[in-house]
Amino acid sequence: MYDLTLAAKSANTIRMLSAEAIQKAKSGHPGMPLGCADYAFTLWYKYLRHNPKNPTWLGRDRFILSAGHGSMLEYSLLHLFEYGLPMEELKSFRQWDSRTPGHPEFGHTKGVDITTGPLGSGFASAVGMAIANRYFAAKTGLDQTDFFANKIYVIAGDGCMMEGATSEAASLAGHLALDELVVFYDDNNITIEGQTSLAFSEDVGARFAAYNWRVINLDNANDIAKCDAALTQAVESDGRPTLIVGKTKIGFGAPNKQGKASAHGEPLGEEEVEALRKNLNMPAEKFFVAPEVAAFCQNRVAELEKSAAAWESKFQAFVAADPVRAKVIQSFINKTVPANIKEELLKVTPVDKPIASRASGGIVLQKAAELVPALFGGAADLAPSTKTDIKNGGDFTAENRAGRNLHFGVRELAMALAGNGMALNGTAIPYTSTFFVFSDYMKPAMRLAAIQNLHQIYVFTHDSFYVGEDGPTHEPIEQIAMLRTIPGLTVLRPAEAHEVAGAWAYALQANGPVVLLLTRQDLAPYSAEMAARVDVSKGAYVISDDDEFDIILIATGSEVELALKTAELMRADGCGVRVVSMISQELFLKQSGEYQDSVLPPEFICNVSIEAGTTYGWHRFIGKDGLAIGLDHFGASAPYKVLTEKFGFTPEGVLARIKEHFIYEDEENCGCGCEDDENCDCGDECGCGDDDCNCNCEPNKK
Ligand SMILES: Cc1ncc(C[n+]2csc(CCOP(=O)(O)OP(=O)(O)O)c2C)c(N)n1
Ligand SMILES: [Mg+2]
Repeated sequence: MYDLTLAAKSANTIRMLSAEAIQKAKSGHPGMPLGCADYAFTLWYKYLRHNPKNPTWLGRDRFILSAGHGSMLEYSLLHLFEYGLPMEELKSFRQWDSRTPGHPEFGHTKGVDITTGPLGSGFASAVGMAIANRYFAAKTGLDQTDFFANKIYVIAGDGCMMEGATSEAASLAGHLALDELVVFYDDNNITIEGQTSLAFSEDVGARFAAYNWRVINLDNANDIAKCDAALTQAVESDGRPTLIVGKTKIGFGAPNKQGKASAHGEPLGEEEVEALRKNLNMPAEKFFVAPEVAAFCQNRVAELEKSAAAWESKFQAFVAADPVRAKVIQSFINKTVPANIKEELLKVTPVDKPIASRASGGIVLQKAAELVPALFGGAADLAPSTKTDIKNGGDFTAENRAGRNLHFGVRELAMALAGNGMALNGTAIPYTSTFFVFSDYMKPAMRLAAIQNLHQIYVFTHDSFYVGEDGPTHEPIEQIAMLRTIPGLTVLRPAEAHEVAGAWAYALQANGPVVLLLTRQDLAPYSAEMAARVDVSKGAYVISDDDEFDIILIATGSEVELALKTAELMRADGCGVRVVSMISQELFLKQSGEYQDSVLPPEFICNVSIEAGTTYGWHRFIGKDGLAIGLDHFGASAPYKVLTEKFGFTPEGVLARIKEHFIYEDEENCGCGCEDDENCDCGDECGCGDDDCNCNCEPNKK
């Protein structure tokens, strides 16, 4: 029985707690919690399947506050529903080390299912949660039961509705008929700058109806009985995702601020907090939960706990009755990856002839899919090029939830945000894929994946100007540096097939987001002897070495082959060369100083980096006197072989740059780059610039 009087009092308690916490913090967004308290309390009390005593219970519904600025709404709910968020935490809203940061943070506050803040991101990630949930249920046969008949509840505001991420994701969700999605649109006509009519005039309901959503109009979502009625309707699926368009007043209850933009993002002010209190007829005591409200919520928590326990024992019995199915279920829940995954992947890796890393990656993926049931994903309409389809995996569609290949359509941002939701669902290692240059469209989502440390894999192919004829818009330059600046993201650019297998193995076993950068063009495989040196986990290792070396060539991906060929030219000139494959800067930087020094001796000066992208960031590895060979301008449209010549990405071109950089362009100079003239038979000055060199040359590097 939903006691409307107690529910109203509870909603008003949320209003007071939110207003007081924001006032105390002297910062925050009171308008949204005040406007949405009636709906949100009704949802949490009566409809949300959850267990506050076990916030990560897999069988729970999910709650996504896409309008993340309204975080005090969620914290108030977590407090009332006994998620272990004490009043002290509400009092330290937005303060250092509190469990109540400005926007909800997954992994930081118990009961928060996802980090939100960038508007639209929560909405789009909800779509991924729904996908992963359905996929898991279908693959395990649990779709024949109600164990995982979960709902994904979202609260989104005008801002979310304006964002492109939401449009992309809503279009996809409607197409896929993801009927477990129930989105409440806080239709309050206000954003920061004022009335939404300033910038937003479409009929959102009509738009969603066109996307194949069911639209429920709730003409007053500040009426609890009406919220209840709308939710009763919403939880009965009609085969489509549901949008409740709920009319609310921003700042509801604050007599001088409700309905105004001034309620959005600043404390109400002491006077207005008191006016709110009076208006709502709430007690004078601050941060106060009336005993009857506390008891009301406590009783509900006890009920929820009981039904979760019943679920648990029923589920355990169900699983125990079928050990084969139990194993499959476990492989999803534990996201099982065999310990010998690298060896298994290497078995199928084509290493006998040159092959593009996107192609070897596609072959490796087939084996990975066979061994890792939790792995599933897709591309933004480029799978034939990125080679990311799982053969015989079937397509995930409205009719087939067991399909392993997701077709995100040309919606990169929604794809990446959905990937976050898929990872957050807890039963998937998702991968998403497109051309590397379009990672620009995914960056905000990748940042959120990194903030939440979500295990997922991005497969970006066509990873440099070697794309060729498509021209500068399709040739990534700065994207690699952009990704490397995201804390917690691991970027792997394998040089050839063995490294591709190693990179996939690493990505599957990682505990955070990983990017695989793969080529369109063929890459020669390492010899067996070189392949034995591959060690992706170290980030960089010596792939080719001389006992004495005058120069170190550090390359990534396709440029390792170029470095090896350049090294041969230099060796023919009598130079000793070390070649390092730096598959991942991040992983290399995680190694011990000793290891790093063993690969790149710290006092060494003649370091060269070679990477077909921006040189930004490379001086960290080559030193200020090193030579960074890359592309600090946009590419061009031409066959890639022409571009390699024009851009100097040939062994001769690289060697010329090296000579120019380390050795005076002086005719009297031999230009051999040797370290010691004893072995230099040209009788000329060497270009080593080494103080210990006894050849009497001037240190002559530029
Ligand atoms: C991607 C993104 N852009 C901008 C913002 C800054 N921002 C926070 S809230 C907000 C307005 C949101 O309006 P609405 O969703 O209607 O919330 P309400 O004012 O009704 O609480 C903006 C622009 C943001 N959080 N995310
Ligand atoms: Mg609004």
